[in-house]
Order: sequence, then C-alpha cells, then structure tokens
Amino acid sequence: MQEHASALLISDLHLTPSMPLTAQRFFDFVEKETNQVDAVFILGDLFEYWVGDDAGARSPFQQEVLRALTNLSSKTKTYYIHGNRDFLIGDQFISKSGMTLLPDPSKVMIAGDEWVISHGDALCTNDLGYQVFRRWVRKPWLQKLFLRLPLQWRRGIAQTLRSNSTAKYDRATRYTPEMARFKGDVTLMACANLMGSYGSERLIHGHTHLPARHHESMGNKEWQRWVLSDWDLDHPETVLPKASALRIDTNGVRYIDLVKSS
Ligand code: LP5
Ligand code: MN
Repeated sequence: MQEHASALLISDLHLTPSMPLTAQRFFDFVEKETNQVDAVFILGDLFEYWVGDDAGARSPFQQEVLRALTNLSSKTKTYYIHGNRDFLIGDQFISKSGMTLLPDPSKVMIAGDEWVISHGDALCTNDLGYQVFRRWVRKPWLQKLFLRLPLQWRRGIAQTLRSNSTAKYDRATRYTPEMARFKGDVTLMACANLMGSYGSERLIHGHTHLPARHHESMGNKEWQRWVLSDWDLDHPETVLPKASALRIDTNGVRYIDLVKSS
C-alpha cells in the first residue's frame, strides 16, 4: 500500500454547466488548495451524471474539468472512486486525466494511518429499492448495452433518472422526513461489516450529504466515520452555500471550509 504523508479528500461536487459557481470553486481548489498535499482523493459524484467517455469528449464543460484534473494529477497524485452518478467514467477518461481509479471500497495509508474510503451509496442498505437499482446498473453487460445507445437517448435516460431521484427525495423529505433520514443514510450494520472485513478503524465516505464526524461501535468493534460534504454554491435562495474538503496530515484530520476561503 502506497503511503501518503498528507491528503485532501472531496466528493459530491455534482459538476454541471448549470452550476457555474460550484465549478469555478473546483477550478480554484485545484489551483490554490492542492499544492501542499501529497495526494487528492475524489470519492465519486464529481459530475452531475456521466453517460460515457464519448459524451464527455464532446462536452466543452467536461473537457474543461478534464483539463483541471490533468493539471491536478500532474502536480499531485490524484485518485478517483466512482459515485452513483458517474460510475460510467471509463478507462479513456481516467487515463486522459492522469488519475488512478480505485475500487469502491479501498484501503489507503494517509499520515501513518489506514483508512477505508468509499463513495458510500453501497452502505445505504435501508434503501432497498436503490440497492436493487444499483445491482442492475453495475452489471457490465447492461452498461455495455447502455453505452451502445445513441447519445441523446443516454442523456434522456440519465436526466429521467436524475429527476426521479430528486422528486423522490423532495417528496420523502416533505411527507416522511423520518423515512428519508432512515433510507438516505448509511447503516451501522453495513459500516460494521465493512470495518470488520477490512480490519480497519477509520472510514471516510460521501454520498449522504451529511458531513460529520462519528464515533461508532458494534459489539467489540469501534471505528471513526468521517462524512464528506456535497458542494453547492449556486442555489443560495434554497441551500446555504456549501463546499468543503477533508484534510489529513500529521496534525490530524479536519474539515476545510472552502466557502469561507473562496
Ligand atoms: O444521486 P442522488 O443523491 O440523487 O440519489 C441516489 C439514488 N439515485 C440514483 C440515480 C442518480 O441520481 C442518477 C444516475 C444517473 C446515471 C447515468 C447513467 C445511467 C446508466 C445506466 C447504466 C446501465 O442513484 C437514489 C437513492 C439516494 O441516492 C439515497 O441513497 O435513494 O435512488 C434512486 O432514486 C433510485 C430508485 O430508488 C430506484 C428507481 C428504479 C428505476 C428503475 C429504472 C431502470 C432504468 C435502467 C436504466 C438502464
Ligand atoms: Mn452519490
């Protein structure tokens, strides 16, 4: 396992041309904040959605993000883990970006400690509908079939999936907030199983948009769980501006608020 003296971890930026301030903060992050660390880990959902590397190659916005990633990985070792919205990012994009793709989950060494890192969606095991959906869309044969569809169809399917997901979330938070919390978070059991199978005491994930540090235990197993924040600087009328990274170095672990320092 490669050792990294220090690292920054981010996830869930959901980059899209319709969120220009969030995208600009990512470009500035690459320029300004990543120079002092040994590694950057992007734990999924960097993009709002991804329907194939060929689509990325035709999108000026995705090419701009690609240039930022290439610049980032030329100065700092950069790792990527797929999210639930951009799991179709393929070898072509990864190799152009200079990043290293890691499986979800992975164990990495940062500042002398072992950490398990994951996007986090697979840990939301109370959301049975989503887990069934996830198992299907992660099947290589279905992905191959999807990637052969005309680009417009793929975009249409992705946009339908996104708007269903957003509508489902809005309905649940309005009418059944407890159920939304129950389904929208990771479960203790899934985390315990993961920590047990990796023999680890430290977990970092994103996806839930519930940034916090937790101390958890099950039986005689204990672990700390750090949750990354999503980023949104484009909807101040509905959401407080948010963007942060987790920094790990010999001084410990801490969140860096990228809204205040923008
Ligand atoms: O992303 P987020 O945070 O809003 O919500 C997630 C779950 N939603 C999703 C869907 C993504 O947002 C959109 C994915 C776009 C990918 C583009 C390419 C797709 C290609 C397919 C390749 C084979 O992941 C949401 C969870 C939430 O997290 C909390 O954890 O609840 O889950 C859903 O909304 C999914 C529904 O629960 C299940 C819907 C079943 C619909 C069946 C349609 C099958 C279409 C198959 C397409 C080929
Ligand atoms: Mn996600």
